Amino acid sequence: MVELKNKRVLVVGLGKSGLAAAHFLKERGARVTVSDARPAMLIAELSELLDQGFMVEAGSHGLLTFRRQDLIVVSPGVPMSTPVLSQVRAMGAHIIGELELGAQFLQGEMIAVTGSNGKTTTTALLGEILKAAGRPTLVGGNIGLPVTAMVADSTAETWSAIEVSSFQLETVETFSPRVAVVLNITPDHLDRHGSFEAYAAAKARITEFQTAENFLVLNGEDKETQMIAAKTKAQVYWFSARRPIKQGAFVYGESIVFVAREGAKAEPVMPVVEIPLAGAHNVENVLAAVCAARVAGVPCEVIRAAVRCFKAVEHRLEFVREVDGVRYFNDSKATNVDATVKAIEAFGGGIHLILGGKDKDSNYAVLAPMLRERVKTVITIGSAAEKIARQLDGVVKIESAETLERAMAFARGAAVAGDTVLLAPACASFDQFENYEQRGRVFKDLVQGLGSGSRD
Ligand code: UMA
Repeated sequence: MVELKNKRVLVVGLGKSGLAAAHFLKERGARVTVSDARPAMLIAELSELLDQGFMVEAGSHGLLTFRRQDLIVVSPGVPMSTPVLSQVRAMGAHIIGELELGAQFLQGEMIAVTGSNGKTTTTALLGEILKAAGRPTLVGGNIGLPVTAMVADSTAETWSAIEVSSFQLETVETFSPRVAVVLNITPDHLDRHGSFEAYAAAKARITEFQTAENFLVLNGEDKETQMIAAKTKAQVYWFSARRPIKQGAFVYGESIVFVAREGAKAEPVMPVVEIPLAGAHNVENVLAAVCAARVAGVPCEVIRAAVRCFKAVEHRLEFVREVDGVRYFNDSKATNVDATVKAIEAFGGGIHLILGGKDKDSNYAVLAPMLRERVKTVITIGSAAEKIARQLDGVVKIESAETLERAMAFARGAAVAGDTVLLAPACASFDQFENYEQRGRVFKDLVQGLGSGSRD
């Protein structure tokens, strides 16, 4: 565990993670400086931080500030390639991420979930399963609650379900969850990681420090996650929605079953029809959660009861409302192309798809076959609109709306009874919104404001 008392510690980035880390460090006796690239006038917490005795650097990250530290704690949104971090790293600075810091102090057991898509749903579901099993449970990480903010509530009996992103995994040095889950690895965040290989390598770090006492749950149908099996010391379990596997959870006939070890009898868990979530990808998320919960010792009947009661996470294929026979779905969390593919797959056809936002070096052309088959119109918003229109030219009718408000007005006019209006934008939200949650809320407000029968 890293020594904090009287140490000079710098926290980089003052979002949720940075603020939580700064307070956590101060409570443990560190001399904390915080540095944020935003100008002082945009940091709402500035005067409060100064009053509380933090040293604050705003507007830029200065080499002098970074050189003076015993430890540097970075927020997930701050890339390690940031020039000042590269410089001090080359000088031997000790740099860790907020996840690594929190996990070193978190008591009890951790189940960590990563993947390009489905990690929020799977983490939330695991939280519900652990609670149903009567275990003191915490849920956090990339899902919204920084791990340093979870520490105070943890005890030796706590089980924490933690969503971890590639950004957070980039800066781990001991992180070793009791159970690690990798749901899938498909292109995302290429603008940050530089290449798909670098992104996949960051995801694989979830198991880098696991030991033979730990468990690693992998997707038997996803090539990239399969490669991680060769790199781990942990006991590997698999899940598959398509075929029986030797050790793990899979769909057999109409049911989900679990096999505890090769040659053991399959334990029935639950019928697939009892899963209360739309989309084939959610069967995979449930399989992963079943597998992780079983290796963590939760009985099958408890898992079944918790899955049956589970409600879709906000902004993940969330049904908003039906107006004049048109159903509106909010999948604002579909921030990459693969997530959008999965969202489209959940519907037969008649889709009016709202696409766009901030591009992440994505390839939208891969959507073409699916758009031809199921989508009536693509309505574009945000700064990626032009690239999307170029890559999908001639595939499907494309309407340029620029804003979500105009996209909704267009969708309202175009959709007929039986159609679906789907916000699954395949892009980040930061060009027009604070985050994907705000984008989803704006969409839902617009849907709630639609009057029945009036097509304006
Ligand atoms: N900043 C700098 N210098 C930089 C870059 C950013 O100072 O070079 C500052 C910004 O000015 C801002 C702060 O850093 O003040 C933002 O930090 P952050 O981007 O790490 O955001 P947090 O609010 O700390 O939220 C982070 C996660 N955000 C990202 O990874 C981008 C949240 O995940 C997470 O819920 C939260 O920590 C708690 O753990 C969000 C996310 O978009 C949901 N995650 C990505 C995803 O899911 O695809 C990975």
